[in-house]
Amino acid sequence: SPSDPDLVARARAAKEKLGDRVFVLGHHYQRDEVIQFADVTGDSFKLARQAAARPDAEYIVFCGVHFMAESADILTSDAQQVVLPDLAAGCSMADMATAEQVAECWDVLTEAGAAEGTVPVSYMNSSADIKAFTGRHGGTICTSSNAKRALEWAFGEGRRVLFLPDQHLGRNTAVRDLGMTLEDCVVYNPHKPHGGLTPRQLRDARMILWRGHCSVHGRFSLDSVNEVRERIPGVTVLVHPECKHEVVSAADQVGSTEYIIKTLEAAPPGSKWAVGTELNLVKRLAGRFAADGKEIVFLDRTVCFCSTMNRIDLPHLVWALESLAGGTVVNRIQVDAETERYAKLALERMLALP
Ligand code: CIZ
Ligand code: SF4
Repeated sequence: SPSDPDLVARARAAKEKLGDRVFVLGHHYQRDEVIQFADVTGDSFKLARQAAARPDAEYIVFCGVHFMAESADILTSDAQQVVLPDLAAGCSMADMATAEQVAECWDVLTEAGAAEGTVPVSYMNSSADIKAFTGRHGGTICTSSNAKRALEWAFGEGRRVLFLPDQHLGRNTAVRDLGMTLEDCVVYNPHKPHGGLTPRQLRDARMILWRGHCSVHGRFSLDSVNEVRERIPGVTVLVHPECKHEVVSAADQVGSTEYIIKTLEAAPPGSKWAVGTELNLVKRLAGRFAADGKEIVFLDRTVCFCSTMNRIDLPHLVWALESLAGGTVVNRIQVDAETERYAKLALERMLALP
């Protein structure tokens, strides 16, 4: 539905009726038809903080995925209700680490004599349950912007890190930013007994990476980097650290979503870029900077949109806004008090990072 004019008018009317009572957050990976109604755009962490900065807004309509709406609920007051326009908008990476699997992993570590001295560090892209596990065991949350600082902090607290749930961000940060080797990192596979690791391996490891990945960023390949360099002479390859280690190693620049946007904003006219991150964002940036003569292409034409991000479309947004305007709260995302308490502890440790 490329911005059906009737739906655009309905979304506008419902939003106007709600006025300051509603605050619409739009993640950078959202569709254009949705992003046009966002009061603020950003990555998941920036959006959660923006929501907390608008305590007067009764309703936070989160155009993004489930774990992001949970984080917004955790960081806002209880009076604010967070709404996710389509409950099917999950995140395959976050789903790769369930509360049961992570509890079992901790038992395996304990039996191996490796739990002591292990500090969990969990990526923002995880469920509230995993954030709470992290808080309970003395760990911190990180984003792709502060992963280095989070790991440095964790290695000051213990001698081993359990990194959840994105193995690529964990490995890339350990190797690129902390000077560790690939051999220092072992991968815990929740689908194998004991994670597929021996007690000895667990005790000797410095970085235990959870076997999770992003189904979008994990698909960029080394071939796509080589191909784009052939196709576009002088191109600068810019990728997100959720990409595989071999892709990140072959790229010219690596950084978070906000870093990618700032880098392209500051790029000189005439420069050429191949960008490895979510397609909605790359397309939008390509369009925005075309007039300045910056050529921005998508790194790999075989990689697609994030399908769950794309679940939030204009019809779902209209439905959510019209329901709220009519006095009915739909698709509320509410984290229970106990989970919220420990998840918040882990988030606060992140906020206190040096
Ligand atoms: O890959 C994602 O979903 C990212 C980078 C989310 C975010 O905003 O942190
Ligand atoms: Fe999850 Fe990847 Fe989609 Fe982000 S882009 S929401 S990490 S599947």
